[in-house]
Amino acid sequence: MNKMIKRVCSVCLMWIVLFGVACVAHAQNSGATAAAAVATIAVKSDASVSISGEGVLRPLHIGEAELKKLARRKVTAKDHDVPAEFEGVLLADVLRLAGVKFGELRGKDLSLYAVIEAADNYRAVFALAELDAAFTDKIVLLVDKRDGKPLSSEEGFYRIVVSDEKKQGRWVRQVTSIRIERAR
Ligand SMILES: Nc1nc2c(c(=O)[nH]1)N[C@H]1C(S)=C(S)[C@@H](COP(=O)(O)O)O[C@H]1N2
Ligand SMILES: [Mo]
Repeated sequence: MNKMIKRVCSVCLMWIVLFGVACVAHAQNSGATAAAAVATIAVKSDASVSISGEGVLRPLHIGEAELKKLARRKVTAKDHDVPAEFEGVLLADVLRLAGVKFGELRGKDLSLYAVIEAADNYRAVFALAELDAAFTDKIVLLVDKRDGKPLSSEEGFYRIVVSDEKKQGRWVRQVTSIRIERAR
């Protein structure tokens, strides 16, 4: 009889331990899921590009609402030899919205450049003259759509696309901010 009770008890104990382990595993799992959900929300709620620096009369956080004020542009450009249709706004128009002056760049202004900063700390620069239609026909866009669809999460909410360049090094993904600086 004693033996019987011992055996029942040990089986019970085994189930209690198993249940405990399962509970801990589940708690850790849902914790990880919750953390992932928070991270996703944190990235999604930050769909804006901040504009600051020299000659920026109105430092701005450019989001969907501001971008709607600007003319939409489409370009077909080759992304690693594969043509795609990108849609967005001219980078110059975005900067103009923040008070950067174009069209009369001369003299000292030709030492101004825009640093495009990305979430992964990648950076690329464009001289303001490279963005100015008075200087060049080069089209530099801040795009939010590829082939009619929002960009992938790897590309981010906003990406730079330069239609006529042979390499995509300046097609900065996950743009977070644009700073205007002066070469000295
Ligand atoms: N944020 C960010 N943008 C980036 C890069 C990067 O490392 N980080 N690499 C650049 C380079 S060197 C190239 S060739 C293209 C590659 O774009 P893809 O990964 O969409 O093919 O993105 C450019 N934009
Ligand atoms: Mo590259």
